[in-house]
Amino acid sequence: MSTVNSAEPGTETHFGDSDFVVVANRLPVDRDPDGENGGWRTSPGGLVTAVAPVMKAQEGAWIGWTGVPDEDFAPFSIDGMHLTPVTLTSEDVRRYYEGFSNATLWPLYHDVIVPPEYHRTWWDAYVRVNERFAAKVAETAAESATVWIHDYQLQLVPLMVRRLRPDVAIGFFNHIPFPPYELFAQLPWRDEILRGLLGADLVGFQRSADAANFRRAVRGRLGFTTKGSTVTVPEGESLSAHVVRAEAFPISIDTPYLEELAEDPDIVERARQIREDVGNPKVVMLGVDRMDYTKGIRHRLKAYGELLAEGRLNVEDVVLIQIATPSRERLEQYKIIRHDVELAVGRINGEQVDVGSIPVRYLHHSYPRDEMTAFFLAADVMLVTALRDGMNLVAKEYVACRKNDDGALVLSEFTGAAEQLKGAVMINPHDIGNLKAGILEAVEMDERTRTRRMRQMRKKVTTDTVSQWSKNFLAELTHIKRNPEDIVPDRPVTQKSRTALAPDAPAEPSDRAHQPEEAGWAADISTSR
Ligand code: ADQ
Repeated sequence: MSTVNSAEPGTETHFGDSDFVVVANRLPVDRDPDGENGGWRTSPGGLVTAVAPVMKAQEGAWIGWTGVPDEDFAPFSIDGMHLTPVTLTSEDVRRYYEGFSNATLWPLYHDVIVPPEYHRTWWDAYVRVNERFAAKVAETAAESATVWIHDYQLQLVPLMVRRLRPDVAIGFFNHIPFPPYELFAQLPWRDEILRGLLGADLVGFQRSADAANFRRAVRGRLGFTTKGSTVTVPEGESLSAHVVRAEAFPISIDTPYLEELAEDPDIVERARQIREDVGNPKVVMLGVDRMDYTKGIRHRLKAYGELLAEGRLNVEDVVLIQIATPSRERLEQYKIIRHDVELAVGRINGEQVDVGSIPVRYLHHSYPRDEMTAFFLAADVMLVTALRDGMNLVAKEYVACRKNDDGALVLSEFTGAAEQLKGAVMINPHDIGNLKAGILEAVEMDERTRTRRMRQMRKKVTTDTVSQWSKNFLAELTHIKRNPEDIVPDRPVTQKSRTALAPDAPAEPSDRAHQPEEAGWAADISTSR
């Protein structure tokens, strides 16, 4: 570790060794005391795929929690990645993770589908844990390193890192939606969250609407000027003035890998076997979700149950396989959703007179990627009915696996994926009549239409892969840090550079600078807690 003088006289900054630092709540590993890799097993996900090449090329480090509370672990390496654990106590898990992250922010950012809870002790824990992550970043990052912070659990880290290490380039990506101001304004700590995010040089969102919600909140609450996707943060709070870019970078999937799996003869055979196991019906429908109230599983089951009861779907012709991964099981709202889903499944299956008919096959498990691919291959119709979802990777994964351009996707318009998968049958899951019509349309769609629509969607996921996503994000972050003069608000963002960086982002209105009605509207907002 080298030591050099920092910008502030009389203080020293200690630099670490890593030129590229990923920061996420969880490390990409699970505890596996009996396993070979020193007690850890990698948990491959989209993010690992996206950043692994950069990690390997640049001596990268990943900072996050191991998933094991109350234990300190030294940094370790696995599969060529350097992992730096952050310790969380059981109380941190309860207050920062289950509390503030998943019972305050998660419901607030997902259209308050369930009521968010606001507790000052949870907020205090959130600040404390974010500080711990920021301190780890400060000691791990090499001089002028690139730091990429992920998701809603760590929204204060960008500002904390900027204060500790003004030399590094800071990117933040929000995987979940950013709520409309009218909802965000409920949060007692809304200004702190906005300031925390504005510590980054680049703040990425799934949809341009999320980025616009964020910039509107910044204008309204903090009174900072925005122009296009650029926010100007004035001097203050021990920070020098700087500009921040806030825009959409829709995440994607590892399409080449999924396509390879979809052609594997063993997996193709497994898909055939799955169809056989459910009785070789004419139509296999599939739902794959974390067991979460945002995913619209209840709405899906209601629509499906009504279609069967009305005889518009025939129980002999159709089976729905509903896979629901266990998730956040200690939280009350997650106990409720599981209970409701299981009740609905039982009711639909119980209403059948024929002992051989099981219209819903419900699987409350996690599966390896091979098996998930076999499910995607086995399904004629995929149901994605989220009430609100940042992106929804499952929709894209289904499309990537349909190498024969067959299969139909029913997709909620409230997912980020709906902006890209235009060939899907779009539905509003709150409108059960519309959802039922969408399911029937997908089931009855003629082959030519299916092929045309699937081909269009497959083209999209083939071009927009997760590695392209991370390249785009990191290229823009590097560009901003090296050429800040390029994003000064007076200089309009050229269409050419936007297209190169985020092909689907619709052009912003050219001037969104601090609109007068929003200033007035901000002045009306009480700042009391
Ligand atoms: P999630 O809310 O978890 O992600 P999603 O985007 O659908 O939702 O990703 C789920 C992932 O888990 C998919 O890769 C899926 O295949 C996998 N999975 C689901 N059930 C499984 C099971 N039973 N076994 C094995 N794997 C399973 C959050 C946001 C999303 C955003 C992503 C990425 O909520 O909106 O798209 O991050 O940014």
